[in-house]
Amino acid sequence: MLRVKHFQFRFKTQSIRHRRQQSVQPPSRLTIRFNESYIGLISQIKYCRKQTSKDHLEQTFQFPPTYETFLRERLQINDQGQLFVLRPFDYELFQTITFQFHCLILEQQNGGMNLTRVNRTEDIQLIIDDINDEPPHWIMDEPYQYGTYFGYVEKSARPETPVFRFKAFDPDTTSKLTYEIVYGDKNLFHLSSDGTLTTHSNQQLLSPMYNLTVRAIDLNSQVPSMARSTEAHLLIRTDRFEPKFYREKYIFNVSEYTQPSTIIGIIRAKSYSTTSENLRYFLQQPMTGGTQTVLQSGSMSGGGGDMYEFKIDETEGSIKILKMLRYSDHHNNNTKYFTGKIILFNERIFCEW
Ligand SMILES: [Ca+2]
Ligand SMILES: [Ca+2]
Repeated sequence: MLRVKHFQFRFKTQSIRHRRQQSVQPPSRLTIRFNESYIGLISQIKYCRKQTSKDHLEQTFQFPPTYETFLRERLQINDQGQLFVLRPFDYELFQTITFQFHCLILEQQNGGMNLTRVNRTEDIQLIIDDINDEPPHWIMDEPYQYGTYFGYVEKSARPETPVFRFKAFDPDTTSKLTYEIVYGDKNLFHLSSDGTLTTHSNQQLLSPMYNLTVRAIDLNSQVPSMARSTEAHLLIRTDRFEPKFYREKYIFNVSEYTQPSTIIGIIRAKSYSTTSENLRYFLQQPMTGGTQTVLQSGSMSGGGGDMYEFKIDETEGSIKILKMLRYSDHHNNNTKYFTGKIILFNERIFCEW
């Protein structure tokens, strides 16, 4: 009994002293540093722990709204004041964050009165260290269709003629990238550590096409399964090569309030045998067949009414809307499909999208 009394006395003096401190000192700040993949105990907030069964403990976090869900899923404090990380953080998402922690401890007195033992607000700053845990990913701005990039080189190309430039990005601060040919003829093609693919030897390129599979590798990766990028497939042609659209499919969302003459998007293609200035773009009637019943019947009865709603700039590939669209016209299927055509001016090669 005597011991309990002693404790109560001590708590009381602490509490009074603490209140006095709060009135003169700025809010304290606790800084905790750990790496993004860490899971476990990161700190013990000693003043905020339950000491007897009579303690009533309230621990409140006030997180910045943007990361509230993220932080709630990851941080947990127990009644001993131990602060845990439950799931890995992400250095690539944020490197530091500050939030408020409020601790209230009420101690029930024998007479039924509550004594405030702790009532304290603190800023907690987390500093996240980077772990090299992200895989490299491809960032080539090149035509990409059906999982394949395209390259072109003449059959008679001299050694060390550039064919393609592979380019990957790795968000980790310590990343160090290199590139390797996973599949393909290494006697004919050479891939340098910066991703430049060139012809290799004096051996002539006899085949009309070559396939190459390449991967980017982060030499400093700390997570073995994350060291490599996905495979990039490259189709190299040595004969005439039609122009290619940069994407398999272009999707533009157009509101029904969009004013006529607004540009709703740009289509881009690349020429492999001449400069892209020789490319011309045209819209085509939607392809019939398949599941696009609405369009099919529309084009049968209306005779290509869609063509008058959009116009493509022949040289730039920009698409303008010519009249306001009415959602109700297409309410069963308010998506319009177009196939497109690029023409390589001198050679008249066609390409569809
Ligand atoms: Ca990282
Ligand atoms: Ca990495």
